[in-house]
Amino acid sequence: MVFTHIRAPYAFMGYQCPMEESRVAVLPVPYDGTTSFMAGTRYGPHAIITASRQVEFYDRELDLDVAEKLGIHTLAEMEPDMGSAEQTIRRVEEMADGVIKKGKFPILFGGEHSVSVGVVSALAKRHGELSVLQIDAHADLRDEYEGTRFNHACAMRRIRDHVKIASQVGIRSVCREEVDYIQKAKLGEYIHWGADFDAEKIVSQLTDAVYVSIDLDGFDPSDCPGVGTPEPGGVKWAQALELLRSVAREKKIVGFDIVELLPIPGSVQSEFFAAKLAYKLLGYSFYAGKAGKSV
Ligand SMILES: [Mn+2]
Repeated sequence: MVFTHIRAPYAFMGYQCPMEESRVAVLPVPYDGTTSFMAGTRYGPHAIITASRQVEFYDRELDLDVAEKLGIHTLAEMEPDMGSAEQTIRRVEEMADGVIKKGKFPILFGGEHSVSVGVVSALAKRHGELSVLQIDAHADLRDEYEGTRFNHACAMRRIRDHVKIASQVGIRSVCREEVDYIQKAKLGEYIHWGADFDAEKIVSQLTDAVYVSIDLDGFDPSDCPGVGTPEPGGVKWAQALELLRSVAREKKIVGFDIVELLPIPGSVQSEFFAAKLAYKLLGYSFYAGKAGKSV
């Protein structure tokens, strides 16, 4: 049968592989209940998925049609509990547990950063020595913020309840409490300030199984302006790819998330950036050995 005049489905990369045949599961979580400045990251997953329909299947660097090769299944958007970040995180954990049990590689699209905690706790149960690589402008190490320990400003602090090693890249906005905590917990060497970092050193800090958590505000706002708290400075596209490529070559990436996209009406720059980043990182996660030096 020839299909004409039909649109791509609401699925990452515009293609829905049946769950049984896919190696990758995409979890869209439209939650922004604790967002501190500009709300609207709940529209992030939809925007990334829509933009991803314009990303080419063929990755020139890998010389592969990554989506076709792996099979990607996008789940229906999770219904968050808008009254409770903790409950929302629990739902994310359940959803992640379900796909991990089936042997799928999880990709989470937020939503605000707190939702990452659910996937990390699900993966940490299966990988004793899981570590986390975070790209973010913020350390997210507050123990509590605006009355909850599950605020997005506490994301890495909660993630650290599940993993011993977390390497934090692009950080350029912290509060006094976080600086004191970094000192007290001896985390100094794991905080890579601003865009000035040594990829080799970061790779050497990580364990064999790595989860990558990307808050888009870690990037230079000229690369990705669609975030709730755009911080001047930050990581550049090519620099991030170089880091992610090295991590994927040396370690095993077992899942990742892209969070905190706040779509800007009339512009598709940031959602396309996020979609392409997700596709590049997916390709690296499975086929890093084939990666060249260029994009
Ligand atoms: Mn952030």
